[in-house]
Amino acid sequence: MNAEAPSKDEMDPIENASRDEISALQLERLKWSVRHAYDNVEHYKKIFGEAGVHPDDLQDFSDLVKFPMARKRHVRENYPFGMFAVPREKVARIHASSGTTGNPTVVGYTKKDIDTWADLSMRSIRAAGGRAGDLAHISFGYGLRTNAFGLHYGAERLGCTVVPVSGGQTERQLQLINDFKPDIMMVTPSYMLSLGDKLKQNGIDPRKTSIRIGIHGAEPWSVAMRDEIEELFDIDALDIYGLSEVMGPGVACECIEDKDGLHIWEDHFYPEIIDPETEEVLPDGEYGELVLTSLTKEALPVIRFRTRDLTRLMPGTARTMRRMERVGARSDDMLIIRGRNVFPSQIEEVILQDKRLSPHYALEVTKHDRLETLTVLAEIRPDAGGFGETFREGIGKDLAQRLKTSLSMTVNTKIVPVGEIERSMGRVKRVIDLRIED
Ligand code: DLL
Repeated sequence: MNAEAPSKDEMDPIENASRDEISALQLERLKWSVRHAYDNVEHYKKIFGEAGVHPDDLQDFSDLVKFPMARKRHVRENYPFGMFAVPREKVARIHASSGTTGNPTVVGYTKKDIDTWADLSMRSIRAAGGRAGDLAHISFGYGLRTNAFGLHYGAERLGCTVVPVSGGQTERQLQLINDFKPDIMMVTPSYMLSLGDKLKQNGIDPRKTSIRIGIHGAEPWSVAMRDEIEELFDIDALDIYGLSEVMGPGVACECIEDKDGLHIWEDHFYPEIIDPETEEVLPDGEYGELVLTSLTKEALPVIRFRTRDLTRLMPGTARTMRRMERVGARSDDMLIIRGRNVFPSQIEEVILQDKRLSPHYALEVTKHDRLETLTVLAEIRPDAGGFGETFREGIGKDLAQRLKTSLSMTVNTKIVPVGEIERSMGRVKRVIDLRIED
């Protein structure tokens, strides 16, 4: 471990409050949030009415199941400001998704919401081992999307020196890593790998840079990928989670003490896990889809928001707030190949068991004569001990065998030379779906 854990005195007292105290606060805030949404957002008034429920029906946590769930499409359908619970004039900031299909998803924050976001980002960075005086290089994107902003304010609030680099322009990123000597890198895990590769290409050993801590998120990454990044840079790499509709980065974060699951900041969010098919609420420990209710948000309250992210809830460790397991996949990332469900992260784990293979890979799905085929394209490492076609074919056969055992299905593999898989510049796109209906 490179980074130090904060002392109990440095934490917010609520991070280690008793479960009773946390629950009491949550219930009080839950009642407020449900009423706030009902009183001020037409959409919630309508769907609560259709479901025959009223905020007065919420007396305990068990009553929450009576309330209908909110979805991303509801935010879209009420474009641009229809889900806001405060007049537009009270909204201090607006962010939006890129909206490649249909309307963008617009989210808003009052001044108080931004303050909460900064507080929770600060808490996350501190939990990850960051401290006052650290230099934080932020390569998440600045712009309409929420990625960099909360973390920026959180790092400033913690007392860090913030360098708002944003994504892309890899050469410049390298120069700033070299010259400014960051302690903390905040960037997607896939772009962190690309930066590591580029440093090596430029003759710089990533293990010799000043970086101590990587705070990564915005896309699924496996434990094997975490180990890969930690080894490549000789750092602690921690997972941070969030989504725009619920706030942005900093809804939950791993802590440096155990790096095993992300503490959900339960004083501001109430988590549930549901069966994505039946919407039935599952007990802690069982896998399902994460559903989040905001407890304090003013501008855009979300009540039982379906995240599509698959995880499970676990008890607290170095903090009393419950943890969620790292999100291995979104339910809509699932590939269905010949009727079988496959998640890219399962394949990632298998690829990275072979030290001759790099963490750069892509998944290609094709369909010919009604037969669906998954081809795993993986890239050889420069130090794999060979590079010829026969050598690569041997590794490919081996990978296909291990994938067959792990996924219980036959997949094709193709091992490509170094540098052939397109590098991530932010959020990585792993699946190339070439299925043509025939
Ligand atoms: O990605 C916010 C964020 C920025 C989180 C920077 C962490 C770091 P959206 O663009 O709204 O917001 O995308 C949210 O990204 O529902 C997950 O599917 C995925 N996601 C976010 N963090 C993680 C993570 C930001 N740590 C969607 N692991 C979420 C896996 C993640 N998936």
